Amino acid sequence: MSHMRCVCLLLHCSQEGGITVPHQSNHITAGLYDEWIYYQSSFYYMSNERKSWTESSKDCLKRRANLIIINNREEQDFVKNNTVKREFWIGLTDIDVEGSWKWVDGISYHTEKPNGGRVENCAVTYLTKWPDLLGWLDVKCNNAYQWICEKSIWP
Ligand SMILES: [Ca+2]
Ligand SMILES: [Ca+2]
Repeated sequence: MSHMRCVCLLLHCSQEGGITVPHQSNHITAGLYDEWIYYQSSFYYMSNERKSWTESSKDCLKRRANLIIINNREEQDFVKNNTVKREFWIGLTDIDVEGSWKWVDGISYHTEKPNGGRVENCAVTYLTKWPDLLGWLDVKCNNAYQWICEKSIWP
């Protein structure tokens, strides 16, 4: 079963949901497109496997990407629509300094909400055990979840 989906605003998509490689970003090899979704200047990869946050982060680096950095409301809506009621790691952690949440690019994210203390230092999109909690949640980094990688089309 293919989980390919295609959300295209700027680029042309084929009928089958595959992504037509645009000339502008032909520096990315076409093979990567199999499981990548394009949306607003980024490609996103959603894993089927489950791994720890650190292993997920490494997997993204291997794909020459990073764990997703959610920059705005549109991107958050995109994530929400594509991860309906499933847990996915995002690139947000306070693993270095407790309470100091940072995206994987080093940009700080200010929040009062997470309350997991030193035990819970990595963020997921959703938790099936608390389906009523909205927004990102801090959980143990060693838990195994699916993850989302993001690769910008800009160098
Ligand atoms: Ca982003
Ligand atoms: Ca923490």
